Amino acid sequence: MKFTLLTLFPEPIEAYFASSIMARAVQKGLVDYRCVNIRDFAADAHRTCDDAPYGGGAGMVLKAEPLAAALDSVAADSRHTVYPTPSGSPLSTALIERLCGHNELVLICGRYEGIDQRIIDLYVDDEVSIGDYVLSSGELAALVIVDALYRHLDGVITRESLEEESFQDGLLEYPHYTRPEVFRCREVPPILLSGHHERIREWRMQQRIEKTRRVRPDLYEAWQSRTAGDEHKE
Ligand code: 6GU
Repeated sequence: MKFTLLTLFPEPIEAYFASSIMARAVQKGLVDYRCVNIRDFAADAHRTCDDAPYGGGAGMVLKAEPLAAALDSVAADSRHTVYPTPSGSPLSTALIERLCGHNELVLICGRYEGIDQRIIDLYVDDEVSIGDYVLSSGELAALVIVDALYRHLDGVITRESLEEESFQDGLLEYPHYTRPEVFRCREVPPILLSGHHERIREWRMQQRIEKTRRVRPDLYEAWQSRTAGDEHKE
């Protein structure tokens, strides 16, 4: 999968793609990426990319011309263009899986108050929000989306890791422990040392249900009604 990121600040993006599991995915050829600096497409001597909003109001708006020129410079055919914005559809497992179906994603990293609406109308396929709060850096939001996506690609992490995760079946994850057995007087739950795989599986499921009920009653309710529906079907 290829990610092309349009940005005014390539440094945090380059650092992210050069780190940890992502760096390995790039090295293995599972992920390809490119940063396009929007400022390189500004036409005037000052390389201006922002301007005051028509109609007045706070902040600055990313101008249409440099963004359009930057977008026109990236290959046209297979691209699917995503604009990360707090005004977008919420990122979810379903949306992640849909976006994973594209070979190439172009992500527009906004700054200031946002980008000129005509760019959204002319170029953007999906406006995506990562949550109900506002970030000043569109780069961070775009990287959150990239990170949530690429780990679903074959060969990045094990299928088992993906399947056991929070949200795959609507419940949060069970707690994890590793050595030592006792840390600051706190013991690892004895069941995990018992070797009874079936009982461990049941304990973990119980932990997931309890945690979800406590911290995400909304997810718990949805899971309960789905589970009740499944029983009804059988
Ligand atoms: Cl996608 N971008 C920015 N800048 N802030 C956000 C967001 C995105 N989603 C939530 N807040």
